[in-house]
Amino acid sequence: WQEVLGDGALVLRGFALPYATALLQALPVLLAQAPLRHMLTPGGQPMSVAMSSCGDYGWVSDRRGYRYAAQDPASNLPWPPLPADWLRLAASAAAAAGFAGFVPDACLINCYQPGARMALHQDCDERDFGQPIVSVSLGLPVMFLFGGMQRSDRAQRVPLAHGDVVVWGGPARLRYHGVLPLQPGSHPQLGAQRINLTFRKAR
Ligand code: MD3
Ligand code: FE
Repeated sequence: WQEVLGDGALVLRGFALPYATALLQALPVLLAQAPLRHMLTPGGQPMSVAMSSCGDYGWVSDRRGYRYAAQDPASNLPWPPLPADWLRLAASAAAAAGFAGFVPDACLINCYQPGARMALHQDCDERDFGQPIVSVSLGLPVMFLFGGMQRSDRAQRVPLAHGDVVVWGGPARLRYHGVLPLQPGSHPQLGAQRINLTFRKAR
């Protein structure tokens, strides 16, 4: 149930299953305060993935670029706080992968409908690349692309299913990655969507 994807990248299959009910219970409350929205790329195109955040910082994209912000630009209010049980899940997954003491200050909530995808990119808006990122997949399965240090490097395809957690740290932290278009389907808890939570230390 532990798979090494590469140096610094560890898949914990089903790690979030015991937390899934609690994770999903908190979601509607968070999303009522900070609704999912299709942010614009700096080029002005709406992203196919709908996003929100919780925690001290949220990830924002618009014509000015990508950044973390302490307020939701849609409301100018702080992002909702990171629920305590979400923090516990992130910390225990990070610890299982060798990153003791992980205390994220941001959680991105990515919502995929069938057809939504994420092009190959690096996560480089955080301050300290020594901190890992923990990702939690919920709902429909998807094919994840795990690339190299350059966009042109050949990417491994990794299926990610409901409850899977991946910890990305050390030399994997700046690897290119993306997600193939979500295939149609229906998940017993989430219906026709996939939700991905990524826990980060932004500042
Ligand atoms: C590999 N999200 O939000 S999670 C993102 O499924 C993002 O929504 C994808 O990429 C999703 O930035 C993938 C897996 C992931 C997250 C961060 C990484 C893989 C990573 C950082 C470095 C390397
Ligand atoms: Fe990413």
